[in-house]
Amino acid sequence: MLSYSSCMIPAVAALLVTCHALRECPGNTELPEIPALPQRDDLKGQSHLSLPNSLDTDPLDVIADLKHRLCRLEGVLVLNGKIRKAGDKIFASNGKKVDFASALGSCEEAGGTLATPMNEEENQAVLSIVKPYNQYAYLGIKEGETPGQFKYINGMPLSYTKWYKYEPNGKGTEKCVEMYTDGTWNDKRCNLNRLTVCEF
Ligand code: MMA
Ligand code: CA
Repeated sequence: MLSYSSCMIPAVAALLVTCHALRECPGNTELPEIPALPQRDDLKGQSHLSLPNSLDTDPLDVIADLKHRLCRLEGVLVLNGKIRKAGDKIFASNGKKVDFASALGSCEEAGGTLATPMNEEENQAVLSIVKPYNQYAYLGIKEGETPGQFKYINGMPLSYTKWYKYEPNGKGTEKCVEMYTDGTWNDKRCNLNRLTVCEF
């Protein structure tokens, strides 16, 4: 069952500031124009104009309403298999198989990064995307200067690993990491085509 109480309120304040928020999301260049709502300043002395309901109420009510609406949207996306949730993370794939740099680029363009499972729950969530595609996926992990020393893309050391037996074994020749279709990890060259799975 979906836990709606676990839904977050990301950047709700930003949503309240302007009605252009949707189009201003990075990568949302194809969203249609949203007609400008009247701003508070526009309404001075105009009794025939009323504020939209969503701006006419207690800010806490507005936040609660936005939270409810976001949770419903997330529920639809989970129901339709478009996203997986684990803790505060959302995982999703575009179904495309590309090299590591391209996969990372697509994720960043969409406002996320490559899937980087940091615990068993997150690894299971990524696996639940890898499984139906039946394709290995690159993870947001790379080998550092020291062979055998793998790090998150942001340079931090790994706090969780799920290496397949005898991995990593590339000793500096396999600087990326792929997830197998059983959820275990293998160090692998970065120039192969692997499923793009992002986290947000
Ligand atoms: C391949 C390649 C390696 C992996 C081994 C496991 C032969 O190399 O995928 O990354 O470690 O298989 O046998
Ligand atoms: Ca390997």
